[in-house]
Amino acid sequence: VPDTVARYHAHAVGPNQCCSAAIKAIAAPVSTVWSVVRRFDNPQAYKHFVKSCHVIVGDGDVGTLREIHVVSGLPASTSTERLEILDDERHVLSFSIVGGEHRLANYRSVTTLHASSSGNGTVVVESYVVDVPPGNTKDDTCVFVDTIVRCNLRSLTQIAENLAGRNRSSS
Ligand code: A8S
Repeated sequence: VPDTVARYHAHAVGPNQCCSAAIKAIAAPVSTVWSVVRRFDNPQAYKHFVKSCHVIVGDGDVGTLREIHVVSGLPASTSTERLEILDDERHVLSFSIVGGEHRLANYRSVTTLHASSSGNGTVVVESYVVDVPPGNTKDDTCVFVDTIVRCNLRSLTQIAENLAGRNRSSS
């Protein structure tokens, strides 16, 4: 297990919280995947549930606050999110949810990118911890959040592989 996985994905989990992780292999270089993931000001580039995003304060570095509006049909309308870690060397991004109209109190996630051992690919690890909302179980909560995270990783894969394909054919 790479150092960064042990170090960044070990969450302190309270009694009324749940925690899970998703992992996805992408056929694109780490630099390409990172160029999409690192843009805290532009989550809608790959998060399809995000309708719009504006930065409230900050320049894209740690401490930057963004407000996102989500598409209709979800038990949520807005989320205010703070960038906690942006490490361009280790390829680590973490944000926490600090406000908004939704049910995911105290959400915090960490995304790390790793060069795959087989060739020119990337392995993405995304973990999170969140409070279990009143009236829900840990399992419900994990199923709900895992679904969103997996959707995001699937569209990240499409976009990064597309970008990588274009780069290959232009060089
Ligand atoms: C992310 C991860 C999550 C986003 C959740 C889990 C959210 O944006 C959506 C629906 C909700 O009910 C909560 O990386 C919230 O964005 C799509 C508005 C926070």
